[in-house]
Amino acid sequence: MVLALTLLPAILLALRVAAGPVLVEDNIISLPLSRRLNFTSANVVQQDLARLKKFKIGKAGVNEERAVVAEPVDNQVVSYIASVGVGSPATTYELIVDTGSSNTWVGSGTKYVQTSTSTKTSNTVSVSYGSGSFSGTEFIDQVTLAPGLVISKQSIGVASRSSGFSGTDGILGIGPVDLTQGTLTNAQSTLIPTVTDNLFSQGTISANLIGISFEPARTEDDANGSISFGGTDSTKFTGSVAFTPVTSTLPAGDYWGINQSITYGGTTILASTAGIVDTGTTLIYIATNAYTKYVSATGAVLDNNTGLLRITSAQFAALQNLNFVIGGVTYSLTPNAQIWPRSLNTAIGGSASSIYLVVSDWGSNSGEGLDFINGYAFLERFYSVFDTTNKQIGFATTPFTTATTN
Ligand SMILES: *[C@@H]1O[C@H](CO)[C@@H](O)[C@H](O)[C@H]1NC(C)=O
Ligand SMILES: *[C@@H]1O[C@H](CO)[C@@H](O)[C@H](O)[C@H]1NC(C)=O
Ligand SMILES: *[C@@H]1O[C@H](CO)[C@@H](O)[C@H](O)[C@H]1NC(C)=O
Ligand SMILES: CC(=O)N[C@H]1CO[C@H](CO)[C@@H](O)[C@@H]1O
Repeated sequence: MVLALTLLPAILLALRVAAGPVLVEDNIISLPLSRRLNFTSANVVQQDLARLKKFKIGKAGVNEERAVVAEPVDNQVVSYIASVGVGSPATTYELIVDTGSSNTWVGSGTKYVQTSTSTKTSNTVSVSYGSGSFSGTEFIDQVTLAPGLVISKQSIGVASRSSGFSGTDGILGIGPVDLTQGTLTNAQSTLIPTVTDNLFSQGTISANLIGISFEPARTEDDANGSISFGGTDSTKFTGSVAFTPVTSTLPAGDYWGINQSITYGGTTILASTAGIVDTGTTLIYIATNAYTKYVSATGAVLDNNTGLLRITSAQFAALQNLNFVIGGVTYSLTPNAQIWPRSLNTAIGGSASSIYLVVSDWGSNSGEGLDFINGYAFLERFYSVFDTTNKQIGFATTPFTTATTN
């Protein structure tokens, strides 16, 4: 069914798309991710910024404000949900897949059910995400991501209190393990291995990496996302994956951070600097000095109703590629890839006939150690790979890189 405007209730559209079958290819197991759209709060930029403001704190934030490690993807306009089993027999939880935090926990919606595989630890756990938080008890339990992708002893949080996670059961945290530091009340210095770390250390997968595929929104029925553990899913990208090291610049390097420069047409608008790749951010945010150049090059104006940049049809016709140069490789967002899907204009408070851009203002000039976020608007055009063992991030083109779906 086409996601037609007329189907969107004025106030809320919350879509939960049933997960399809698990794909096994070359011993790489891919899980489908369900896309959830929530337009309750019309301003997509404000929803993103609530998450982004905490990123700049980085891991250093642990020292000042215990366990403030990242913003989760709660209540974002676009979020991706994986169905994860815990216990034996397993209870299924719908977890937000978050590359920007690393604790996995359940219990905000569906309550935790203890089974023969559950062991309660003496540790309490607490993570504050800014707009949301949870606290509870750390358990060791069996976690089933898919048949053949079972972790026998995974340390997970079980929430006794949580806020900001309505409609979901918790988080599958797949950021770097260091982000778990300081989250256990009785063991401040202890790191909690992520699900990917444990799959690797228990020999279930042969490489400590994940590959993520998103597609531009087309129809309501699309699962339109998938995550593979232990390898890349070659059915989801074209050509080969090019890798770049995780940046040494902090705080970006505490997350899945990279060095990147940006050009618009032939003009450099952002000199090489550090920022992050994040599945939980809807748009693309760039440092104010770069944003200002992009605005004047495109002729865009800030639209008060949506918080997005808006261009005319003539400006759209003249739009040039926005190029992200990462590790010597150029990833180009075509004009169509730079605009918000027009079928979803009214859902975010815009007008059906307007053209809005997906690039927004990060809010400060470059040079702060975290100067851009390549969010979902970028990741729906490029396959992404997060390689823990080699501390590198990879990208590849997909059949949708130059699609004109927007
Ligand atoms: C959508 O987001 C709003 C906050 O922006 C939240 O209050 C609401 O519960 C969310 N709805 C669902 C179904 O998650
Ligand atoms: C990233 O940029 C910083 C600052 O220019 C530089 O020190 C570093 O070597 C670059 N590369 C990596 C992988 O961090
Ligand atoms: C948009 O908001 C700004 C600041 O609130 C205001 O100055 C401007 O007049 C508004 N523009 C329109 C077209 O409403
Ligand atoms: C990445 C991904 O899973 N894409 C899916 C989007 O939905 C269509 C239709 O269900 C599938 O064919 C794609 O594989």
